[in-house]
Formats: sequence, structure tokens, C-alpha cells
Amino acid sequence: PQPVFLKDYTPFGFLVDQVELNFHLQPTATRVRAKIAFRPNPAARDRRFFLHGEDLTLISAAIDGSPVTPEITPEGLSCPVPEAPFVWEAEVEIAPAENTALEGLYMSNGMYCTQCEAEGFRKITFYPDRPDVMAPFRVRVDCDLPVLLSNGNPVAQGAGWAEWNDPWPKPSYLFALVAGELVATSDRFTTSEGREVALNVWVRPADQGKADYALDSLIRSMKWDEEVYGRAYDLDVFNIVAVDDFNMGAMENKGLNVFNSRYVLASPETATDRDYENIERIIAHEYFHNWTGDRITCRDWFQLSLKEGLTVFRDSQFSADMRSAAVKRIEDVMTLRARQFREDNGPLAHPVRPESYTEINNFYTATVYEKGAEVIGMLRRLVGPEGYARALDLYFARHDGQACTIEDWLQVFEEATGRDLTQFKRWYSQAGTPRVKVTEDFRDGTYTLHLEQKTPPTPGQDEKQPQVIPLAVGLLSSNGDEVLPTTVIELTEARQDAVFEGLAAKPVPSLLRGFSAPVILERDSAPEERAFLLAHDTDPFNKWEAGRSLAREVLIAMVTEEAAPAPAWLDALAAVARDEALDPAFRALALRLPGEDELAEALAERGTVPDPLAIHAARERAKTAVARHLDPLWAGLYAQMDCPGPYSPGAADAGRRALRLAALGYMARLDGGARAQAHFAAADNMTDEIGALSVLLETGGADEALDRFARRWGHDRLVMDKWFGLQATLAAPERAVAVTRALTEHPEFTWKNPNRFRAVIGGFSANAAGFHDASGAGYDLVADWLIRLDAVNPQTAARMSTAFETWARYDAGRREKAQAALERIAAREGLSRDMGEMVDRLLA
Ligand code: BAL
Ligand code: ZN
Repeated sequence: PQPVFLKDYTPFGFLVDQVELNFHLQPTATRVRAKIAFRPNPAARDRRFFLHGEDLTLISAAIDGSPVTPEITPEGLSCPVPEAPFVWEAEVEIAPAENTALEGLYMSNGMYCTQCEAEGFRKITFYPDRPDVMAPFRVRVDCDLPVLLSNGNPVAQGAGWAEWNDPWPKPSYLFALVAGELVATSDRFTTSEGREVALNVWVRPADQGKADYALDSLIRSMKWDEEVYGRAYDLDVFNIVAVDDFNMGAMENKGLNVFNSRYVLASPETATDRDYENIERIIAHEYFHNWTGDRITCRDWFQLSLKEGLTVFRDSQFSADMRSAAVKRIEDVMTLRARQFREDNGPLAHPVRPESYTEINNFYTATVYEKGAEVIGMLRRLVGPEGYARALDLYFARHDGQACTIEDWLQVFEEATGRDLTQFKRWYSQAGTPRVKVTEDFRDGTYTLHLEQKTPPTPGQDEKQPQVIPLAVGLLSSNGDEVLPTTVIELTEARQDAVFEGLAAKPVPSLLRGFSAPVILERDSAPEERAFLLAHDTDPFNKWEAGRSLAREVLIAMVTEEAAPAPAWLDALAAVARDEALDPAFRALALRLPGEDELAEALAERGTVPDPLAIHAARERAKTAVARHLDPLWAGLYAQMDCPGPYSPGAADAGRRALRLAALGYMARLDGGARAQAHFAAADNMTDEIGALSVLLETGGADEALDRFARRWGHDRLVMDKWFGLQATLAAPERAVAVTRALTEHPEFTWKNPNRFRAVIGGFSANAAGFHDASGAGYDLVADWLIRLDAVNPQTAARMSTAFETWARYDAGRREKAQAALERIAAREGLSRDMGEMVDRLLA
């Protein structure tokens, strides 16, 4: 397969005025009739008529009513066409029941549904399946299932048929169709423009009653987007459908969002606090796409972050408003470091706007999404909230109905704020995480920060230019008073000084407040200074960060020097745990130790080859030391953080439960798990039930609880995903391969279901010491399953190959075994384009 390059973009030779689609749904012989009005595109020079099409059986084709015989290849068809407007008609046959890749039209539990982003529409009919071709769609569905849905507004329906009309021009990737036996949880919303909108969340009858929180999240999202971005909804209905078999989290199809059921279905008994938070966030994300994605879309897939980075940024703002902004920021940064920094530091590193790809599905990455959102956060910080609001207003006014580029996006900021963004644009084109090295001196009341930035080489990019780095800084006096409130230093040079005058004494700097840029800060500071910031910093992110970096240092010393955990760290943790002025959610986060992968990365960064087993052992020792040192606190915290009354998924109660479970986890190291057993038995919500089960899995003695859990929840796929996932993730290193293998042999390991596959194989890959077992058995296990899944579902298989993204940081023995596993995948005959590209990059 040939790569596609950003520099080669040319517009399609034709515009589409109208699309009419007619579906006769049958599991193995669905007929799709398409009638498409084309006209020459005056902006294009190349007038070759090529329509994408894959796995389609062409029954008939005609132009302006006369039959034609196009030339067909595995990628699509071409055909001579008139030089004037013309109508293309084609009928194709497809087999949704045989579509295991879950792209295009497929079946899940007897229900028909679609997933067209990025390039799935070409598996439904022949079409210019590219995001810059936008058209209104009219759809008729004939099927004997009761609920028949498509994009836009309902036109008419009868027994066995329904017609839909979407007046808003859209690219084909936003097309959707659903047919099934479904029930709705419904409400109405009146927009700020006076439009009455019917809202429905459709689920299978067995899941009735579990859509209330999704619907409530939708209503809050609609209101928020009106209030904060001035964006109102633009159709008479908004439908959401929950589907069990889904490659992604959810999909923003115009007026008909299709969701992985794990991000819709919730009841207190079956969903955790984290699930509720994710539902709220993802419902908002897909809804926000209506403007940032659907009304204004991407010119080509290189611009993916134009919609994804922006929409992630918007959903983060929403979650911060709905919950605790400080906790949200900390969690976002933890995710960014765990996924995006890891990506940036390995063979899969790529810019926020990639310059080439072989399979676009491989670029729905943490870099495009999460780093893309960070770039927008920096932009907002640099131009200020008012400048940001003006730029966004201009963006919506100027580009509504268009397929745009990153250049269009930056241009509105330049015009609305007068700021030159030439250098800032490097955030879109340079891969890698910048390192900012900080040294300092203090003389005669003047405090100087010496700043140096450098971005390491990444694949295809050896040399990097300096970037614009907004560095939010505050200064504290030795008694904890803030002598300089948060100020933003714009670091633009490779080396630059920031000077602060008129200080009475050397201050303690609080750098990169709020994590104001996605960079790695390199600065030597004493543990005492970090403990001081953990106690005194007024910036909640940096308060947490001080504790986190202190913990990281302590753990690294425990790994490399077999050191005992530093008493200063244990005392600082105790002070945070008992500080009732702090949000319980914050305290719970502070009590969580850096993960094994984070420690491995930190060691590699210092030039030490990480030993996964030693890291695991040190982390276990550290947890036991924390448990002992804070022993006097646990019982009180556990009692104090009880949440009496009915379950509420709100941030306040969720924070209390998180702190209570953290206490439970540490107590289990002292009481042999007795309290955790009782907690498990008494749990009346999934957060407590699965929280206690996790504690038992970590500390031993979970067998009976696992059996009970499986007996109780065997009928619920989403709950059983948790049961599968936890065992693979938390298995002790020496047992992890065997435990995971046994899980894959369990009769309920329905591996073609992406959620179940991710739970077990993804869960195991996240078990660092187990996956990186020195024997190579972990690599082989994952490779075997990737090969097997690739044959049926390349997209999910390729996504899961990122398990191998860090293989090069380990010792020669592990490297050799990981490489052999990857080469075994690469050598496989019939490997998908998705997986082929991933293993090529992983091995490069
Ligand atoms: N567009 C794919 C799913 C999402 O990012 O919303
Ligand atoms: Zn998105």
C-alpha cells in the first residue's frame, strides 16, 4: 500500500449537490441504491471521475438514466462522465452480517448499524469518500425491524420503512444508519434560537432504564455549548444509539450519534464513578462535534486534529465546569503523560498534523486528540479568553459549511487577535515532547530563571526548531506566601532568561503551573522543596505535581538503589491525606503512586534500562511503607468518607468514594484484606464493588469474590468486561501470562467484541511486569491474539499493537523477544494495511 501525503492534496473534480440513498436491509444481501447529483468543481483541475468502493458487488450503474459499465478495482471505480452536471445511479449488494471489521454497515446483536469515519462509507456504496466533499443526504430504509434511523430530520415512516432528510451538507464519514429493536429514553430541549428538539437515547430492551445519565449529560452539553460557545443545535431531533460491538468510543454522525454501549449505559449497580464521568464527557464530546466537526469539518484527514483537538479541548472545559477543574486538569495530564508522552517518545511519534499515512485509522491517536487539545489550551492562554472567544466567533462565522485546514484555524486567531502565529504553528508540524531545562540564580534581590528548550529527534524529524512555550510561573516566599502570582513567560528561543526583580529573599519557584504547556520540565530540586510545594503551592495542579515528582524520585531511588522510602515523602503524604481543607478527590489522587510504565519511562529518560520486575517490586514495597506510615489515619478516613444515602455520580460523592477506596487499599496491606472482603460484600454500587475487588486482587484472596462477582454479573457484558480486564491488569507478574491465557480460554471471552478483547489483551498489555515477562511469553501471547484479530477486525487489532510501543527501552533479551514477536506479525500473509503500517513503524 502506498502512503498518502499532505503535500499532494488536490480537490475532487466534482461537487455533490444531493445524495439519495435507499437501503433494503438483509443480513447477507442488503441492497443499496444511490442517486447522486454531481457537477464539475470549478476549483479543481483534475476531472477524473473516481468513486471509492470496497467489498461492494455492483448490480447496476447509470449516468443520467443510461446504463454504464465502469472500470472497477479493489479500491473503487472510474468511468467517463459528461462535462456538465449529471446524475449518477448505482445499486450495490453488501453483506452486513459478514462484516466483522465493524466499518461500513454491520450487525451487532441483530441490529444494523454503521461506522463510516474515517473511510467506511466506501463499504456501503461507491462515493467520493473524502471529507471535503459535502452534500445533503436523503435516506430511505426498508427493513422489518421496528426502529429505523438515519441522519437529519424524520420525513415520513410506515410499517417496515422510514425516510430521513439531512439538510446540512456533510461529508460521507458522518453518514449513519441504524435499524433494530430498540427502546428510547426521551426528553425535549428548546434551543436558545427557539427550536424544539426531540432527544432520544436508544438502547436494547434489556438495557432499558440505563440511559438516564446519558440523556441528562446531553441536555447539559446542549445548554453549555449555547452559553459558553454560543452554539445552538440545528435539527428537530437528536438521536443517540448504544451499540455493543464498536471499534471506537463513539461517533458524531450528524443528528445520529452512535456510541459504544459502555459510554451510554449506566446504573449505580453496574457503572462506576469513572464510567459516569466518561459518559458525561463523551456524550458532550460527540455533541460538541456538531459544530466542531460536522458544521465545520476537515479538508482532508491530515487535519484531523482541527476537529478532534478542538473538541477534546471543549469537552475538557465542559467537564471542568461540571466537576472540579483542578481534579480534571490533573487527570488530563496523567492521561497525556501516560499515553501521549509515551507515544511521542517512541517509534510511533508523529506531529499533531501528520504529513503522511498509509492507513488513517492508525492516526486516531493521543497526539492528534490530547496533544491537539493541549495546543489549543496554549493558544487560549497566549491570546487570553477574550481573544479566544473572538477567534472562535470568527471561525464559526467564516467557515460554517466548509471543510477546513489548520491554516484556516490559525488565520482566524491571527485576524481576531493580531498575533503572529508563524512560530506557534510548529506545534502542529514538529513531533516530540519539548524538554525545558531550568536553572536559576538569585543576586541582590533579582531572581533569574535560565530556560533552555530542546525537542529530541523523532522518526523522520532529526532537527527541531524552538517552539512557543507558555510557561506559567508563580513565586513563593519561604513561609508559603505568594510573592508573585501566576505570570506567563513566553519561551520562544532555544535559550532565554526570565528576570524577577525587587525580591527580599530567594523565592521558591512554582513552574509550569496548571501544566501550561505539554513539555517535560527538567530542573534539579531538593526533596524538601517539593515537599514544601506540596504543602504550600496555591496552584492546585502544581501542588499535586510536587507530590507526584517527589514520589517518582523516591520510587526511582527504591528501584535503582534499593533505598528505603524517604521519610520526608511519607510525612508529606500523611499531611495531604489528613488535610480536610483539601478536596477528597485531590487527596485520593495524591495517594496514588506513579504507575510502573511512568517509572520505566522516567528511568529510560535518565539513561537507565528499566527492569519491569524491580519496578513492580519497589512499587509494592512503597505501597506497604505508605500503608504502615499512615496506619493511624486509615480507619478514620475510611469511616469519615462514607457516603450515606442514595448513590449520586456527582464529583463530590465520587471523590469521597475514591479516597475511601484508597484508604481501603492501603488498609488491606495491614489487615490481610478483611475490611476489603466486608466492603465487597456490603457494596451497593459498582464503584465500591469493583473497587474492593481490585484491592483483593492486588493483595491476594480474591478467588471467592471473583466467583461471586461472575455469578452475579454473568449476564451483563459491560460489567463482565471489568471482571476480565481487572484480572489481566492486576495479576501478579509471575502469574500474569497464565491468568491471561486462562481468561482467553474462558467461554465468555467473546474476542470478536472489541470491548472484551480490549479488556483482556489491553488489560494484560497494561500489566507492565507481566507483559514484559523476561521469557517473552507476554509478547508472544499478545502477538498471537493480534494476528488472530487482524484477520477479522484490523482497526482494533492495529490499535492494540501499541502495546509494543516501548519495546526498545528494555534490555537486549526483552528487545530481542519483542522484535521477534513483531517480526512474526509482520511476516504474516494477508496482514491488513492497518497492522502492516503499525508493525513497520514499530520495527523501524
Ligand atoms: N470522530 C471519531 C470519534 C470521536 O472522536 O468523536
Ligand atoms: Zn471526536
